[in-house]
Amino acid sequence: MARVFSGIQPSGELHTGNYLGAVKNWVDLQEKHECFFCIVDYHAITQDYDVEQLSSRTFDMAVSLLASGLDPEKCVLFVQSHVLEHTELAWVFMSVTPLGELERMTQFKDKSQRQESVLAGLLNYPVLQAADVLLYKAGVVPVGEDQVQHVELMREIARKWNSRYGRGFFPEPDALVGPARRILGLDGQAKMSKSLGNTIGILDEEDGIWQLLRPAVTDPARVRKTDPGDPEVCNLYSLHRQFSPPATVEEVARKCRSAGWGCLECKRVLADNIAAEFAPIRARAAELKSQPERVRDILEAGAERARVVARATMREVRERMGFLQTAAETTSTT
Ligand code: AQP
Repeated sequence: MARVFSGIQPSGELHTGNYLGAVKNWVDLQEKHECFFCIVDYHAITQDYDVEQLSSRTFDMAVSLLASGLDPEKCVLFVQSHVLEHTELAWVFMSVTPLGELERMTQFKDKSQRQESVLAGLLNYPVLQAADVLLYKAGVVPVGEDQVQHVELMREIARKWNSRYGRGFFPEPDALVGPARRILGLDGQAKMSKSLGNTIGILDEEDGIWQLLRPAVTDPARVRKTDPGDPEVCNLYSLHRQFSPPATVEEVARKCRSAGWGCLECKRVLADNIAAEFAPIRARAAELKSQPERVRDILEAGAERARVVARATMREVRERMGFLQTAAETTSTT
C-alpha cells in the first residue's frame, strides 16, 4: 500500500472520538505500512486558542498518541511546526486552489457560523491539510468521516498542481475511513468533539467516565425503566459495540429491548468496559509524562526523518515551478 499520512490537532489528550475514529487505525496501520503521523499545531491556531497552553497541549497529545500504541520504531511521529515545508507547500497550493471550493467545505460552514469574526486561516485550513499529506506524497489518509470532504479537495489540489507543473508528481490520496467513522458525543446528537464539550477523554479516571456516562442521552422513547428500548437508536449501544465483548453487546441489545436492564445498569457495564480499555493507556501515559525528555527526543527524531522527505519534495516543487535555485542548491546539483 502507498505511504500513509494523518494528522491530529494538539487538543491536549485524545478523546474517544478521535481515538476510535482515527488513532486506533493508525496503531494497526503502522504494523504494515510506512506511516507519518503529525500533531498539526498550525491547524490549531485557525481558531481562538490559548497561547499559554499550546505547547503543553502539543506535548500531551504526543503522550496520548504514544500511550495509545504509536511506536516511534514503526512510524514517524512529529509536530507540524517543526517541519517548515508544511506551510511553504500550503502557500504554493493556495495558488491552485479555487476559493469557491474552500467556501463550500462543510466544516468551514459549520465552524464559521459559530464565530463572530471568521479568520482566513479557517477557510484555508484544507489547503494546509493538502500540503501536510502531499509533502510526503502519501496515498492513504486514515480519517474519520468528517474529514473525507477535505481529502477529496486534496485530490483536486493535487490534480490541479500536477496538470500545470508536473504530471503524476503528486498522488491523489484516498481517505481510509474505519468502522468507527463518526462517534457521537454524549449528547447523542453531534459528533464527539472537544469544542462541543461532549467528549470522554482517554485519560479520564474510572469514576470520571462514570460521571460523564450517567447523564448521557439514550433512546428518548425510554422514559421509565420498564419501557422497552431500541438499541439501534441509542448512542450508548453504539459505544458498547466499540468497547464491549460481543456477548455483552448481544446481552445489552436483548435486555434493552425487553426492559430487562434500565439505562443506568447498561451505562454501568459500559463505563467499566471503557475504563478497562483505557486503563493500560492511562498507565503508559503516566510513565511517559514522567519522562518529558524521552517524549521530546521522539518528536525531534520524527521531525528529522520527516524533514528529509519534505525537503526533497519542496526542492522539486520549486524547481518545477520555475523558482531561482539558491546558491547551495545550484552547487549540490552540479
Ligand atoms: N467524533 C469523531 N468520530 C470519528 N472520528 C473523529 N475524529 C475526530 N472526532 C471524531 C477524527 O480524529 C482525527 C483527528 O481529528 P482532529 O484533530 O481534526 O480532531 P477534531 O475533529 O478537530 O477534534 P475535535 O475535538 O472534534 O475538535 P474540534 O472541537 O475543533 O472540532 C480526524 O481523522 C477526525 O476525522
